[in-house]
Amino acid sequence: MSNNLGGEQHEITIRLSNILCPKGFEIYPFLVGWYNELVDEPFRFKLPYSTLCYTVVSTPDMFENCLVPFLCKTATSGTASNMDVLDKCMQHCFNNVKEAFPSEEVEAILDYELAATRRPKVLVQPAGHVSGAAYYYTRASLDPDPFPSDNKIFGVCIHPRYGGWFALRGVIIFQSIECPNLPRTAPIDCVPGNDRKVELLDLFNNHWRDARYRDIVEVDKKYSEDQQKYFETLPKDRARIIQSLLEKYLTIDASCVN
Ligand code: B12
Repeated sequence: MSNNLGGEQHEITIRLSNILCPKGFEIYPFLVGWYNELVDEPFRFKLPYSTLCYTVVSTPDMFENCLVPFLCKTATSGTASNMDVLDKCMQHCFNNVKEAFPSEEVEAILDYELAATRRPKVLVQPAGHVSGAAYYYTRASLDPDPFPSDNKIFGVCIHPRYGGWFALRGVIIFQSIECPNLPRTAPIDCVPGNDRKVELLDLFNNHWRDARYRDIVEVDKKYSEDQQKYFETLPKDRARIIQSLLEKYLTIDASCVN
């Protein structure tokens, strides 16, 4: 177990950024202990408090910078399978990260992975909150809370630059690296005032299909039209959209197959 004063963590952050940022991801470091303090026992990581982790967030650029090239590549190499292509693409990116650190014990957990108990292996919203990536708004953020007490109200993270136009893709854990001095960055509470927070939770829980919750703050960038169409379509009906993306990108940019 290495217990470092920040140099190693800094180097890891740079290497991770070099792999993931050009593909439209952002990374935010945090400690296992910060996460474990906020989630219930079954979700905790059985690792020391100061173990180094990163939250991985996809920005609106991920679609054109990562998924489309992946679609082009898998279409031409004929490796398409039944697994959802986005999940497959995310798995590919997280595997690239693991391969880039062959001498470290790296565990990469994607948002859709389930434990043997059928629970999610990681709760990415609390991870996003404690790493400072995106504030996690829940009923506990409200005072007063106008929702009936027996209603289940799901919480939602809001990114200060992309509002709800982003996703929390997973976490990367460096199991053998402890960083007790990692500086903690608080998430930005970008939805000010109780009324706006109530509106946000109402939009996310009762109107999420119309995506208005995503625009609760002014954003720098949203999903492109192609990307919105892609995500609005059920995975089983995406073949046609994938086909038209391939026609568009393989004809205008043959280099994306490399
Ligand atoms: C299961 C699941 C669902 C289920 C149930 C929802 C739920 N929240 O339980 C269903 C199918 C309904 C669902 C639907 C949707 N989902 Co969903 N879902 C998940 C998933 C896989 C797990 C969530 C979960 O089980 N939570 C379990 C409960 C117990 O956790 P919890 O309420 O947060 O409470 C724990 C901790 O947070 C802590 N805690 C409690 N309060 C607080 C407060 C703070 C500040 C902190 C730090 C901690 C904390 O204590 C609790 C116990 O451990 C996550 C991805 C993931 N792996 O996390 C995506 C996720 C939450 N879904 C997401 C989305 C976008 C959606 C949909 C809009 C559909 C979509 N994919 O487009 C809809 C919208 C919800 C709705 N209106 O129905 C996004 C949310 C993004 C964001 N900006 O926050 C996530 C994070 C996926 C992602 N990759 O980005 N979802």
